[in-house]
Amino acid sequence: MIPGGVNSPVRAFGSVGGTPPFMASAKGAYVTDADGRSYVDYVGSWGPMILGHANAGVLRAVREAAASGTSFGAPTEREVAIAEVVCSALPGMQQVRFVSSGTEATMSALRVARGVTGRKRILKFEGCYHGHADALLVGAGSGVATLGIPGSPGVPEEFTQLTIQAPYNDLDAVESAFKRWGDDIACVIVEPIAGNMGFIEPLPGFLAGLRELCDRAGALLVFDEVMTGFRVAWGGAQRVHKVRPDLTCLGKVVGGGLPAAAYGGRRAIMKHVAPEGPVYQAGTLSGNPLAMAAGLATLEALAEPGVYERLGERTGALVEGMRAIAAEHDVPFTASSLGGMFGFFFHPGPVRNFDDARKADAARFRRFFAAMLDAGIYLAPSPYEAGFVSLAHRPKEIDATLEAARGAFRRAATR
Ligand code: KE4
Repeated sequence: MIPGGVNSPVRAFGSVGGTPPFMASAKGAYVTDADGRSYVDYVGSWGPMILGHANAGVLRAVREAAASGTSFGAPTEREVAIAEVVCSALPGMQQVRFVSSGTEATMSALRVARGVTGRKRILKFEGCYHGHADALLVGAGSGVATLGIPGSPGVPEEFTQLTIQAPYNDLDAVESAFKRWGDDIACVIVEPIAGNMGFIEPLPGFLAGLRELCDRAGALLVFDEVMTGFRVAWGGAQRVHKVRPDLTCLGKVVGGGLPAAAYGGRRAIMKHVAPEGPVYQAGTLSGNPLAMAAGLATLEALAEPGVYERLGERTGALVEGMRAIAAEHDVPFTASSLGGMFGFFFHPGPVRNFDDARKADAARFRRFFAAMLDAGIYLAPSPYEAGFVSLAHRPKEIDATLEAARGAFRRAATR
């Protein structure tokens, strides 16, 4: 009935083999499949479920909103309320527009950047994924700043010729791109912590360097915080790394598990967005009452003091434990985390960009993934995805995961 049996490709277990379990329910740190089997969940619906599944406060908020109707296609007070929370949390955001997916958020941010600057080119980084808008679906680069080649059939090369791609963490490559195309680069879009090639943090000075290069060339800096927003810290990676972008894209957590995402930034930029300005962007279900209710309830819970410290400790304990077990089994392994987000590679490290990430041992990852799934631990079914810990993951779940990892590392160690 559905291509590949899934509504999003990564769910089909293409990178790890086997047939994915169909999920039937979820509660707290656990998902339960259609056969009644439960797993400790580190996918968290690819990021949104930071409070844990079926959180009572979120369910109550959604039920109450639904009782008053599911969609009006008109402005509502709840959209203003969540906009105030988002803009108060993110240093770079004075105005925000809600949309229904991360893809819409980044696609719209690029259009605003091009509309505001009157420039055509954009620069992205290899291994960063910003959703499936044509201009952003470019194939793997070649280690230097190159013009994008279509990453998918159906994307005409004309649509990616204006997309420059550079290696992550490589300021020299970005500088050379600016030297060559600087006066026609509308923006640089970056995952300030890369979660789509595992978990790769910016090297010291990388993000500040992008800020400086953009300022010098009159280009906008766009942080794609669809994954990191409200996940690594209350104010996202931009607050952790103290670099202020011109535009920020959000998704996942901000919708609390319902379809909501957003883009926003300085008022001087956002005033160009229709209907206030001429840059067109629209959406039937943008600001949907149920999604706004779920998002608001989620952000209210995250605003509690000590939440990110607790999340960071929990995730840190998981990563520390996995490192120690890998070392016991003499398996080349590198892992890191920030807030409720983590990643690991079967690679001695350091892993600083997509080229490094690609050198990780994919066969070992597949064996490890299978052993963990057999043991009731549900990891992201791809070596190029980040993992997510929720506030519902207790020491009990972390201990169970590390217990499973002991067996899984043994299995991964054997060729
Ligand atoms: P969506 O259109 O899937 O809501 O968001 C696209 C997107 C944009 N930016 C970043 C940094 C993202 O991580 C994503 C989506 N992430 C993927 C997994 N890494 C979603 C999972 C999927 O594709 O099914």
